[in-house]
Amino acid sequence: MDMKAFSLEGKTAWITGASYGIGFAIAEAFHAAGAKIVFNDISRELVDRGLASYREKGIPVHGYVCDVTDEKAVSALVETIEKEIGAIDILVNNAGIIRRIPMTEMSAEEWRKVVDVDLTAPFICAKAVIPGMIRKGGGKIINICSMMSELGRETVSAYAAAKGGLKMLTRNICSEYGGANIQCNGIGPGYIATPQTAPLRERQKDGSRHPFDQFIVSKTPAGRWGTTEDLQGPAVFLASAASDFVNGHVLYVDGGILAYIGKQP
Ligand code: NAP
Ligand code: GCO
Repeated sequence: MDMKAFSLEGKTAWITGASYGIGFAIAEAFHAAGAKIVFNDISRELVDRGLASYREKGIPVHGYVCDVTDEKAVSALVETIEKEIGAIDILVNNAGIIRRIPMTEMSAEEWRKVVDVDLTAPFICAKAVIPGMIRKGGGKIINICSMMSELGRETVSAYAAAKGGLKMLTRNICSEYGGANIQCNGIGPGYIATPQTAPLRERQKDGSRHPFDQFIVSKTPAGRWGTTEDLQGPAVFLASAASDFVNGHVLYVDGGILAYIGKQP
C-alpha cells in the first residue's frame, strides 16, 4: 500500500468553527498532512483569536467571519473561497453549540437555536460545497457528530436530536452524492476536554472532581477524557484517499464508552 493515500497535499480544507477546540486540532492535523486550511467562526474576535493561535503554531490559514446558520453568508463565503483560494476539497462541519436545559424547561426558541447550528448549518454548508465538489470530480465531507448521535441523557434533548439527525444527514449525503465520488462520513467524539465540556469537569468547592467527570472516567474503558489530539488521526483518515471506499459511516472516537455497559456498582 502507498502511504501517500493518507496525504492531503494539494487539497483545500474548510473547517467551520475552528478558532479553538476540536476544529482547531483537526485543522492542525490537516496542515501537517499537507492541506491548505480555511476556517470561519461566528465573530471577528474569535477569528482573530484563531488567527493568532494558528500563527503561533506556524500554520498559514485563511480565516473568515461567518455565521454558518446564515445561508446567504455561507454561499457568499464559499464563492469567496473558491475565487480567492480554490475549489474546496474537504469540508468539516465542526461548528456547534450545546444548551444543557431540562426539556420541560427549554423554550422552543432555545431548541431551534441548537438544531439550527448543529443540524441545519451542516446542511447549509454541505449544500454550498457539493456543486464545486461535483465539478472537481469528488470531495470529502466530515460531520462532527457525537455520542449523542446514539445515546440520550438528561438536559441535552435538542443537542441529541440534532446530532442524531446529523448522523442521518451524513448517511443521506452519502446516498445522494456517493455516485459523484463524494464521501460523507461522521466523527463521533466521546467526552473530549474542551471549553464546551468544561462545566462537566469543574472542581467542586471541596476540591473534589465533578461527579460527572468521575462518571465519565468510570464509564470509559480508556479510563480518561479524550483530548482533541485523539481526533486528529481519524479526521486525516476520513479526509484522505485512504477512506475513498468509506461512506455514510460515523467513526466513534470515544475510548470505548459506547461499547461498554459499565462497571458493576
Ligand atoms: P465548541 O465550544 O462546541 O465550539 C465550536 C466552535 O463553533 C466555537 O468556536 C463556536 O463559537 C463556533 N460556533 C458556534 N456557533 C456558530 C455559528 N453559528 N457559526 C459559526 N461558528 C459557530 O467546541 P468543541 O468542544 O471543540 O466542539 C466542536 C464540535 O464537536 C461541536 O460540533 C461539538 O458539538 C462537537 N463535539 C464536542 C465534544 C466534546 O466533548 N467537546 C464531543 C462530541 C462532539 P462560540 O465559541 O461562540 O460558541
Ligand atoms: C454533554 C456533553 C456531550 C459531549 C459530546 C459527547 O453535556 O453530555 O457536552 O454532549 O459534548 O457530545 O459525545
